[in-house]
Amino acid sequence: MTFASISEKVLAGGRIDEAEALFLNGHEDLLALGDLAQTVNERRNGRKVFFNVNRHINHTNICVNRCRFCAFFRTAEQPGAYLMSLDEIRTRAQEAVGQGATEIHVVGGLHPDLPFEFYLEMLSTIKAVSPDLHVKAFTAVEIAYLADLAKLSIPETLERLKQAGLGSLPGGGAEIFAPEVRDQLCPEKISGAKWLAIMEQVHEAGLKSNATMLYGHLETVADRVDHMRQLRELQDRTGGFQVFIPLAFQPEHSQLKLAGSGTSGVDDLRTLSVARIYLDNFANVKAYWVMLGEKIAQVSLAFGVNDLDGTVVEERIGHDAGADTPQAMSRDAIIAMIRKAGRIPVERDTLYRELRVY
Ligand code: V47
Repeated sequence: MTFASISEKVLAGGRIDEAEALFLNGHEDLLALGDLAQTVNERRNGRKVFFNVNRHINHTNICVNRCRFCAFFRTAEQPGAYLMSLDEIRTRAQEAVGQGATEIHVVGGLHPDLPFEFYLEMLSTIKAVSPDLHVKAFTAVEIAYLADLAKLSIPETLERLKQAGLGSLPGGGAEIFAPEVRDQLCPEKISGAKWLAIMEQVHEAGLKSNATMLYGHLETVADRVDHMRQLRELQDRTGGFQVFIPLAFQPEHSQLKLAGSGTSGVDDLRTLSVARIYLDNFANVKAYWVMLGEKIAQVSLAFGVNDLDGTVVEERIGHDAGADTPQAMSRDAIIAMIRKAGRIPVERDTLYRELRVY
């Protein structure tokens, strides 16, 4: 196996296998790898780069899970624990509409005491602000928790949430599927197999979702490839994933702050490039600037990435773990960032429909 043989296969439209993805991960010539990823991307997406105008709402940080990578969660008694009221959530949604947002991204802790109705009301409260707002809410982990809470099946739970205004699902909670690593990272969280099974039901219910991978902690490169393999297989069956988002681990203030943990810029670019080449059935690869930093996110636009999340406005999960990026980016700043990378900025909605080419 050589880089040239893999490159030839990819350029002929072939699908690489896990051994080839591992080889690419170890390939020293980062620029050649990035060039291949960019060619694959440009064949699919041209020189357009998507972004969206959105606002994150993390309604609570109180969580019954104790994930070791997470610096966001609190127990109800701990200082800094919070739960937003529906009024606070409404105000944030109103501000977002005032700033031209098309999407509200809602994720939070697994709160021990809230009734299922709270989640339904949260969705309907946001939709009441503007019926055009797309509510992308609840990871597969939260869906499993809500189904238990409501004593409903997953499809019934999704149906109730859809009726209340759920538009699609974000990709969080995937972490790393490999059980030996997942058991160390987040022993209380649903398994990788369950995450995938819920996403399959999400797609069967006619909802789109995103997919993430948390990297730069205890996992090996083989674990990353194995994670992407399982996503690619599910995507072959359902086609329901819109985008793949690798999440660079932020080590500060988490129990997992190990010597040498966290990612390097080269690792970030390599991970995004390999994802673009291996995940041939994903239309979009997103750079999440909150975790990557704005400069690596911008450079990644030459390494196969075609999507940037978003204006964000108020992010807690990465920033509690030491991310030193700003809380928000303006629409103009994102447009400038894409233009200065020599690409064409395209504002999209949550379902990847083009709203405006800049
Ligand atoms: O599931 C938690 C991750 C995720 C840390 O779907 C951490 O469009 C890095 O999934 N360092 C939530 N990551 C965020 C998320 C997301 C973000 C942006 C867009 C979308 C989308 C999804 O954040 C969690 C977990 O994997 N996370 N702690 C940390 N210390």
